Amino acid sequence: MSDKTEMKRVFSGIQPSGQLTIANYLGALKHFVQLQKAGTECIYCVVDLHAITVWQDPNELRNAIRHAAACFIASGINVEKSILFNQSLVSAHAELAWIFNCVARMGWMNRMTQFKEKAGSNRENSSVGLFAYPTLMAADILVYHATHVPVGEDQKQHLELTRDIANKFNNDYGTEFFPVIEPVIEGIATRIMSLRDGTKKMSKSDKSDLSRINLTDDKDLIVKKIRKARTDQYPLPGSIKELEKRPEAKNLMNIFAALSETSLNNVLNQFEGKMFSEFKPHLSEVTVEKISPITTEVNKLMNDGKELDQILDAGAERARKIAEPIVQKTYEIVGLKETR
Ligand code: AQP
Repeated sequence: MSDKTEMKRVFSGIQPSGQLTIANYLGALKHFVQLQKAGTECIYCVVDLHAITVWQDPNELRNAIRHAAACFIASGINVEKSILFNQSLVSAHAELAWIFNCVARMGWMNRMTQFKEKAGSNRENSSVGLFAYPTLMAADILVYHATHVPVGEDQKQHLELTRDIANKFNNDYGTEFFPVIEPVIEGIATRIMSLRDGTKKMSKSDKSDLSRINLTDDKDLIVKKIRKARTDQYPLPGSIKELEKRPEAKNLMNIFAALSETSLNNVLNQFEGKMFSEFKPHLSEVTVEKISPITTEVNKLMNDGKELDQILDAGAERARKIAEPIVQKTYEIVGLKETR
């Protein structure tokens, strides 16, 4: 018998591993809101168990969880329509992750580039959790039988692994229980780069605050960070071919296009031949215009931590109702539990 869900169900998450950035907004949150608006069933998660795969200060983590939840809501997630909660409240994620640790192969895990990037030269001293991160991510998604997963480009390999895990589980146990998911990697802002280095991804955990625009930065700070953003000394190009050779120009023009909801070609036409000193104030203006309302709303929501906790608790209750039966059925398929 197949329990495969035919309907479309979206799942995605964000780690509370620092202040959320404009990259998290453009690469993820903005799409989360669009999917919600399209009427799709959406489950969104503050993935706190993922965050502790690298050291998090316990005194700050709880607030970071609330802060991430506030960013979801301030970006437009409606907690009546969509389910919003933090991962550690739903133990089914960790339970299914263990089963998937026993399905995924070491060879597959060894190929994960995010682990290599994050562990860097400190591989031997990295947590086992950081290595196993992708199996927990597969569990996050499949514990809801989600079918569509909106993410930025950096998560593509993890989603391919999720498909491999679902396929192997289904083959090993002669079932079609887990759906084979569709990654949703859309738009021109799927890979926003650091403001300090156009070849490095913008990350909320980057040591340099100047490398990113946080969803908490005020107008002055946004203007300062854009003014200090690294550039080359040439006028802006007029073609995508030329832009490809200029990582910093490409990144800033991409951000401009994504925030203004226009195409990169339009931005190239608008600024061809202009110097960065002329372009940057325009970029600051559109960034402040888009980000400030979110910041204001986040700050307002953060004034009432209890209400955010209640929202997360209520979301977790709804999430558990979907996830727990799926874990129980998985235990039956694996033989850990008598089939009812
Ligand atoms: N630079 C980026 N450009 C576009 N999208 C991005 N995302 C992250 N960075 C970029 C997308 O944001 C969502 C949440 O990511 P995450 O918090 O789960 O982890 P991450 O991908 O590792 O993001 P960070 O900001 O780089 O966090 P840290 O520094 O903690 O590792 C995902 O959909 C991701 O694709």
